[in-house]
Amino acid sequence: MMDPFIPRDFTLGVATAAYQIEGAVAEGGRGVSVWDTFCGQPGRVLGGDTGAVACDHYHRYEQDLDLVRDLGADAYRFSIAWPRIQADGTGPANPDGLAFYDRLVDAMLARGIEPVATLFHWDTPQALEDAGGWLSRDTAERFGEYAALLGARLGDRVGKWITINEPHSVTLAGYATGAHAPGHALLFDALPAAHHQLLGHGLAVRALRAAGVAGQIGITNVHTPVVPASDRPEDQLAAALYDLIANRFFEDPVLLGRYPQAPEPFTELFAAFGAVPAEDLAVISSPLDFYGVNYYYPSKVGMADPDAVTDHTPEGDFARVGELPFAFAEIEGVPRTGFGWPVSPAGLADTLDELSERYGDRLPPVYITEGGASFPDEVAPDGSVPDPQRVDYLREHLAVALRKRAEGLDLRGYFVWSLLDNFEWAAGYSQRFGLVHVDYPTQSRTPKESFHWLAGRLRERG
Ligand code: GBH
Repeated sequence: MMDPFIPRDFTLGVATAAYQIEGAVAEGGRGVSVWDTFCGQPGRVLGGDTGAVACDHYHRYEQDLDLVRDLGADAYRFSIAWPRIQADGTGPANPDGLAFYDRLVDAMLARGIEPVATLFHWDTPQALEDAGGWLSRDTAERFGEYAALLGARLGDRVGKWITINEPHSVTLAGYATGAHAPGHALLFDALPAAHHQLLGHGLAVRALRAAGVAGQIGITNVHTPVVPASDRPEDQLAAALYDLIANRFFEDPVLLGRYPQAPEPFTELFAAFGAVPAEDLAVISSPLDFYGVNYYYPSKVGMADPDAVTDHTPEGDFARVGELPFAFAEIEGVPRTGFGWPVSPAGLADTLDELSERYGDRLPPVYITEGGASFPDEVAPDGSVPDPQRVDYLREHLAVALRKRAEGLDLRGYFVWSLLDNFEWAAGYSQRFGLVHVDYPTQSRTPKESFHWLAGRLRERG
């Protein structure tokens, strides 16, 4: 397959998140987040790994931004650690926390890189979690206030604002299954965490607009196209329910201003969402300048046999899925990543088609705010890091993105997850997603072959 030509007006960026790279968890007046707590509990994170040091990016950000510049990327998507700005999630801003992100943004601008700031990438202040976390409506209000602090300080320089990264993952993994912080296994009782994050998103949009920020404002949802495991009606039903939970529950309120209707016999589980006040829905569907899509893999879903639950997911850490009515089937005949996730550029095409079909002219311009893959990359004796599978992944997914754009979707960019190998949540440091290899004991960075390949694509734009 030929290398895709990336047009000049298509934003090619790289993405990271605060807890996954920064380290320095006790510096600069930073408070404790749910991920610090979670990592301290035995058995939560593979190998007992934590983000306490991670890539030490808090101290090495100048060097890391040099890498973004050397790559030739247009934009750098980073996230702001809420507990650096408000240690307990309330009250006035911590000056040291604001100063760090101020320096970070200026360091991007000095290198000609557009700053794309995510306000929340999962690191809720522990004090807010102790008061109910995202199960509490107050957290949404606090999030709006936090957004206002950032809008006031960085609003003149940030190019794009992303309110919340993947409210789906926080709801499902954080509150329903417990695979992620804060580690609750509430199953369907986790759904209020979704509503409060969406409300927090809308309040943040309004706070940023009120602050008069110069940049564009959006949200990032993770999308997985769902295919039924078979034609059996029960598998079709399970697939429809999973599509609702994984996709539409987080898309419809933002883009259409209403929650989706669940298929029978699951309507009852979602009944409360049919009765959400209109004012909440108006806040949640506040107009956006762009819509962010994270795409990793499609899902093949059937109805779990209650007597023989296999507990299989692409991620493999969804151990308590047995209590949910899903069984995940293998997608056959495609390569797999280090996580075992299927590599499916066709799934990206399906996701983008589905977005156009479902939301039509309600859909703002789209950015793919994450895409990427983990592989067990190693530094070779000659100092190179061969990662041909990641080159293939990026070539194929970029080709799909550019094809959908040529076919008429207003798709404006693609952000590679990730700039650096980093702390991969419950999988600790076992999964390497970077364009740049990180040797954690020495913190030395080595650009992988995929980095050099992408740099070549960006150079040929002229
Ligand atoms: C992204 O999640 C994250 O934004 C990023 O921080 C992360 O490093 C990257 O992917 C790689 O994992 O309990 O069913 O919700 C996107 C992929 C989708 C994987 C949701 C975990 C949770 C399983 N995630 N999934 S579920």
